[in-house]
Amino acid sequence: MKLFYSPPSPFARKVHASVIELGMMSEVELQATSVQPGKPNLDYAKAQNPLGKIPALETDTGETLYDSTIICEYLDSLSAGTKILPNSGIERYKVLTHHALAHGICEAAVIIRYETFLRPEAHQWDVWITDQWSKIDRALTWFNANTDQWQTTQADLAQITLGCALGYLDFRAADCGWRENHTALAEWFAPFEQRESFQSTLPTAPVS
Ligand SMILES: N[C@@H](CCC(=O)N[C@@H](CS)C(=O)NCC(=O)O)C(=O)O
Repeated sequence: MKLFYSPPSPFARKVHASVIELGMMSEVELQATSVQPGKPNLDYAKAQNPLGKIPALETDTGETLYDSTIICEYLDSLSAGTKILPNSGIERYKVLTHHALAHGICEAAVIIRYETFLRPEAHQWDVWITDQWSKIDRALTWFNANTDQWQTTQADLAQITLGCALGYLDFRAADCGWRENHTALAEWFAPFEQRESFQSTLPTAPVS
């Protein structure tokens, strides 16, 4: 299988970390791919994902899967041993819902990045940026009140995605102060981010 990714992307990291947690790294080749709003990678869009977004996963039978959540569900379905999602029932949908909340933090943080880094300053919309930060803060507040229910021996997709969201905040907004405002979450993340799946997927600058 081939994973199309970009080193700073929290969505790509979510898949990469899931591959490692599932013990499937020997089956996945990494393909760094340049994507940036305003500079469409048309070769990639034509061959892999018409939306031009990463991550995408090319399977061994030649299909391309996206987006990150679908890829993670697929990889989990292939794994006979370790799982990152419960198989069925309300437990599965609880993990998927918590994952969706963490995924929403990634979405809001990426929107802020695009708005503040890519959009010309004269066209930036402060209200929109503030609204995205409010979403992030409310989601972090929820996790801060609920991380105590998580065991940390085996990471699930919600925990992996939350880790990617927090890692992305550290990477792009290191002075946002999330640890000071959400101390229980910071206590949960400190050992969690030491996992091999996180230490070997730290965000870095994109390929050009
Ligand atoms: N819902 C998608 C989001 C993927 C996404 O937005 N990726 C960003 C990189 S962090 C991207 O490809 N941006 C390029 C673009 O929007 O053209 C997923 O979960 O995979």
